[in-house]
Amino acid sequence: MTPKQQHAFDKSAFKASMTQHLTQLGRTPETAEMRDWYLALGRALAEHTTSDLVATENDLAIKQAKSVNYLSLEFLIGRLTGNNLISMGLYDEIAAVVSEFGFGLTDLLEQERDPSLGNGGLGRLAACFMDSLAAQQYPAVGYGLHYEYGLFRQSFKDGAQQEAPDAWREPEGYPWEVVRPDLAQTVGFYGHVAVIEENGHTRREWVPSLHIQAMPWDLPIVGYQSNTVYPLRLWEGRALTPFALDAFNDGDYTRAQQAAIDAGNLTKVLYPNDNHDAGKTLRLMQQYFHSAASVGDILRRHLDAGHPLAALPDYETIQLNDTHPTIAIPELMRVLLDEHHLSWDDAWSISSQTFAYTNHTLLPEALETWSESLMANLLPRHMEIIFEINHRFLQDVAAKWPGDVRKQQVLSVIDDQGERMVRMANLCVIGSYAVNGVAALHSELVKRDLFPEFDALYPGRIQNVTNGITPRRWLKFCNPDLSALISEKIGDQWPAHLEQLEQIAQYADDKAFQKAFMAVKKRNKQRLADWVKTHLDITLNTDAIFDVQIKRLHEYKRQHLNLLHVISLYHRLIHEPNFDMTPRVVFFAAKAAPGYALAKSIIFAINKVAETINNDPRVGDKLKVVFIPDYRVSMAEIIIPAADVSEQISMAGKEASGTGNMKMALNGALTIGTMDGANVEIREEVGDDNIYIFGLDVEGVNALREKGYHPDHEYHQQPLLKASLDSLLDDTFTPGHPGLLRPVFDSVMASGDPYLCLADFADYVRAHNQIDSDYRDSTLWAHKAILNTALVGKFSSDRSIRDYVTNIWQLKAVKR
Ligand code: GPQ
Repeated sequence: MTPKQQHAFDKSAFKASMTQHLTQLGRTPETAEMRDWYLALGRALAEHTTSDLVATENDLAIKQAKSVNYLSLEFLIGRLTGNNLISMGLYDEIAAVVSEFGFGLTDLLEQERDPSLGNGGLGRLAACFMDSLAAQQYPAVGYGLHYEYGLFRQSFKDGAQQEAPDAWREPEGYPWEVVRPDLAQTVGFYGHVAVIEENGHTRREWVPSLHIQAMPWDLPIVGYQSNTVYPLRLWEGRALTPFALDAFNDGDYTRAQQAAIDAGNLTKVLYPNDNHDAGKTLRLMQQYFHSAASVGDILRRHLDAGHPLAALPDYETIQLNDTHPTIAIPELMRVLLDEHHLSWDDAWSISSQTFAYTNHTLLPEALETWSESLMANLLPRHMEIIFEINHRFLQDVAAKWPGDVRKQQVLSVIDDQGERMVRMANLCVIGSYAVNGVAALHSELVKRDLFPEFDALYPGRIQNVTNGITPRRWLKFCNPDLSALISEKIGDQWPAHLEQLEQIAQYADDKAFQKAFMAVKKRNKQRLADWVKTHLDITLNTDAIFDVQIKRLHEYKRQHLNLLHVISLYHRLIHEPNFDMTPRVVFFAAKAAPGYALAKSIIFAINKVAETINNDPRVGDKLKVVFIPDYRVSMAEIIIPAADVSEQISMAGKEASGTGNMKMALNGALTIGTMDGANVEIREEVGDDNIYIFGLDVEGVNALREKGYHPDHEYHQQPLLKASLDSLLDDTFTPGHPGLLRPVFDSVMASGDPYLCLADFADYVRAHNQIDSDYRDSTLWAHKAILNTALVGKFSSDRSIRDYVTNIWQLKAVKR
């Protein structure tokens, strides 16, 4: 698995460097433990990536080229060491070094804690995009936050989710990061707006009452087979030293003191919400802190390179990853207006040609709004600028639709029905030169349902860029055996040209290839089964169908529909003497937001059902249910290569894209899914015969709603569904404690089943029955699995990035 190396590798020098780093850890090769060796390895490698990072940063060709700045509150990068070794082309060389020290490289890599600086798909997408930018050498900087604690660690106590802090850098620090004190920024909060008279003119200027230091930490994004290393720049909040106290305005002193205590807390922890806006002040502070530091750094780079301000859109574009960094728009305006004294029109011209916005959801509860009074208090000058943006915008709306008050109301940045709120998505669409959804269906729905008026006002502004995944981490690294098999057939260029996998399709009916392909799958299933045995003490049959649903826990993703299917299988195994089924292991892995009660109830229910089924001797090894705790990138790397079936069962219209669907298909799993998100495009690629589509599509969902949906009708008409649901009420799964699982029952009955689980149940069962019978025909299954791997090249994030580059950012690659 050795791609070409970028630098000649000097083995003895590298060994000396590792020993040196051991010394700095207070160890010798004799006293060092596994963890010390991992740290020494990481630090020794980071010397190389840091020097490449600095060289890339100082490359004049890059300074003269256009860059993308990817602003995201989340970067779910996962472990870096193994992946960087692959990108650097040093995997085999380092494996040899490490073995000379008496260790296995894979064991050493296991020492690394995942940097879990994101919640789910949105954060992981940002990480895949950075990988693809570096691989293809499109100049880029990623800007994020340096959370002291990443996404909470999950464990189960009597089946219920427990959360523990994730101190991912403790106690020795993370070997790959480097602090950049010379690039620190200062960020203001609160205070007031001063009116300044200056030679006959008045101008307005913000006087913050609190200042917090933004300290950048750079992580290296190493380009695959290139010496290009871009920074992922993460800002850490630090209280300024007491000497800065004179900056505090007298009247605000006490409040500023209180806030100063918060300063050290600013980037303490990642908010654990996925697809949900909780509206907490500290979160808005994080968002502004991130935006202000990033905008400050972008302008510094631009001006240091000698470019005029007016040329900003020619050299820098800023991609907003969802609305979380929206406040960067008024921040850039503020800096241009108040610090560089540009006119409104000049400032707006620059700003509105610089920003682009990606929408990742249609869920109303995830669309961010901030209370106007909260924002006016925390960011008084920004609030003024937002009013001015909105005022001018509403004049355009009035010109387009004279006298149409409703249009003004829905398009306004300010929602004035009830407490006045700032709508961040509206501000994004108004302030951006491009807006995109993340899959074809999703982008259509953004235009049709979410922003129809904006689409009419700005034709062409709303576009589609279908998401993707990096083939380096999600095939080459996580599935080395399949990678080797593929390379044997089609050469080793596919990780940078994933469309080449199509050449594998010609072997879909080749008996020897089928055998080899399924043998790889079997070894990957064994690796997962071993993990489960070691960590959960459950014995699995690797001949069973490995049926996998791994993603955040959310009602719209319908883990409870999957659970109902599992219960129905159990019911039939117990009550139908002639029921025969292909053995199956159903895997779940999911974290629930700590404040999301129903999501936690669903986790609890799955665990209780699993306990009962796994210990019922009548079931044998026909059915097992495994909930893998603490789902994270490194766990996904074990589960995905082992999946036979990929569950993508969201209610149609709700999952913007999904990316786990792409990862599992690439690794030879067959999708069971609704016509939602990127499932639609996966089906287009792999063909109807190689995917299991079920359930209502978007039109069907809307029609059902229109007609009136009554889940109790489904309940009374479908005996298997009724029996399955009823078992949630008695003590089948909670012996001696009936009723503990009632919240799940109520969610689809009393609460009206908002995500139509019961409406889709029958067709879901039908699709699973088809899987059950197809899997028995091992030749047929191998054929389908191979075609999935072969035909999903489109979903490389390299292609997504090229779409952004061509249709939105207009960048040129800078080869180094
Ligand atoms: N997504 Cl708004 C998240 O992971 N978190 C969020 O807060 C929002 C969206 C996901 C979305 O649910 C998936 O369908 C997408 O595939 C993913 O973003 C990347 O676009």
